[in-house]
Amino acid sequence: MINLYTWPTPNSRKVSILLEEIDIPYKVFPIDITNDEQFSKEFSKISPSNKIPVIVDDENNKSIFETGAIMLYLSNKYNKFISKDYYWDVMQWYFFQVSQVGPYLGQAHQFLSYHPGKSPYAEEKYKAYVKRVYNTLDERLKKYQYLGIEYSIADIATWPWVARFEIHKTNLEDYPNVLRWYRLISKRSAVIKGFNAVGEKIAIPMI
Ligand SMILES: N[C@@H](CCC(=O)N[C@@H](CS)C(=O)NCC(=O)O)C(=O)O
Repeated sequence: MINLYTWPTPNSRKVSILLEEIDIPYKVFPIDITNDEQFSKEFSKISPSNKIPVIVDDENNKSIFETGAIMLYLSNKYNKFISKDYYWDVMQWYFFQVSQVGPYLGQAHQFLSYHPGKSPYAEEKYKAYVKRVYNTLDERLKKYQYLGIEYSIADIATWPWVARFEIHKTNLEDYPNVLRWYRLISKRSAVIKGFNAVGEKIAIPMI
């Protein structure tokens, strides 16, 4: 059994969607980050940087933090969603998510939606980064159905961030290939289930 310490955020949804896609049982432990539960002494033992999500694998008692590592752990353990034929395509787009899509869109949320007017410089900077990320995704998805050619952890990691398009002030219609890909993945039953693995159930944002 996999234990998932989580809260309804894009990073956490990456992991719950992957668990649903792999189709293994998992237990959810909510860590309310709006109430600073990530800073508890107990949780610090498995999350040295006090961030969610974290998994603990009952089979070997291993705990893993950082979604980049968690998703690689699960996809390697179950040998799913890493593609044999397109392994390096998957890895490049997976690491693009980990190093660019998540961090840039995450900062865009802070400056464009949660704290607007605090820093015109940061707003301009992250608006430009959002466009750059979307242009990059759109070009890739013009050529291929999925980021890693086959459906993989690259798509599963990226999709929950794109699902926050309203918060990073993006009109998906400006990126028709991303929109096609977003709608396609939104229909998957594992995605629908994994999206609401914890917290109040909400509808997947659609356009
Ligand atoms: N690089 C980390 C980022 C995790 C992260 O940013 N988690 C956020 C929620 S999406 C969090 O725990 N925020 C609470 C905090 O930073 O105190 C990962 O990919 O796991």
